[in-house]
Amino acid sequence: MTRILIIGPPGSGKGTQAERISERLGVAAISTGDIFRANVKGETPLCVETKKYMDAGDFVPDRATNKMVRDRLSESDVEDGFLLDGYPRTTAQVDYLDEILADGNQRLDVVVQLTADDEELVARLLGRAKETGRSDDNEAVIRHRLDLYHEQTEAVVATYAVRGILTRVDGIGIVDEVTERVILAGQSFCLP
Ligand code: B4P
Repeated sequence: MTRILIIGPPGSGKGTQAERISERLGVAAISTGDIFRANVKGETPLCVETKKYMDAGDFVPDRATNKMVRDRLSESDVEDGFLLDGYPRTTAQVDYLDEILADGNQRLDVVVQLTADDEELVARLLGRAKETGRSDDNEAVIRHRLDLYHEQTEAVVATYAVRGILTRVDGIGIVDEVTERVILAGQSFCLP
């Protein structure tokens, strides 16, 4: 049974590594960004509102995000573990996740922080923009997302460091190498 979080600035490889690591560990990967992108295709006021936040590079408000995560974590495929990618990003989300886990008598095994410097991240995301045309991958919005990471999500990282379940992994290098680093780092926290 494995419960793992992957945290990192935009472009650090969270989504890329989440897919590989979850496959290796045999647990479901849950990306709040992917769920939002799938959900905002509709025309309802909620979809339009959520898309506005994402296109601006702002966080979707905690209330909507938290409810979505609670619903997803109540599904049967995560009973034996999960990998959360991109959640929590605010200290209020940390508190909420603590509540969800406490309600299920569960705890996190490890939190992996992927690191890379801001200029590398901007270059990666501008590269992705050319391939996928994601609406939040333009330079001004990328820099705003990075600012939010530094202002709000670094406090989340610090919280897990104090709890002694944080491991930092260098996200620079070829994707396979980063995957091996994450697996190795996780093993010192009893991951298989
Ligand atoms: P996300 O989908 O999480 O977007 P992201 O932070 O850019 O991460 P992503 O997973 O796409 O990118 P990755 O680091 O894998 O969130 C999007 C939006 O959703 C947020 O801005 C927000 O509005 C909303 N949202 C999501 N979660 C939320 C929450 N909890 N609370 C509130 N709002 C929330 O990087 C991928 C790129 O890097 C790819 O191009 C990849 O090819 C490249 N890459 C990866 N590894 C590499 C390597 N080793 N070398 C070179 N390139 C690499």
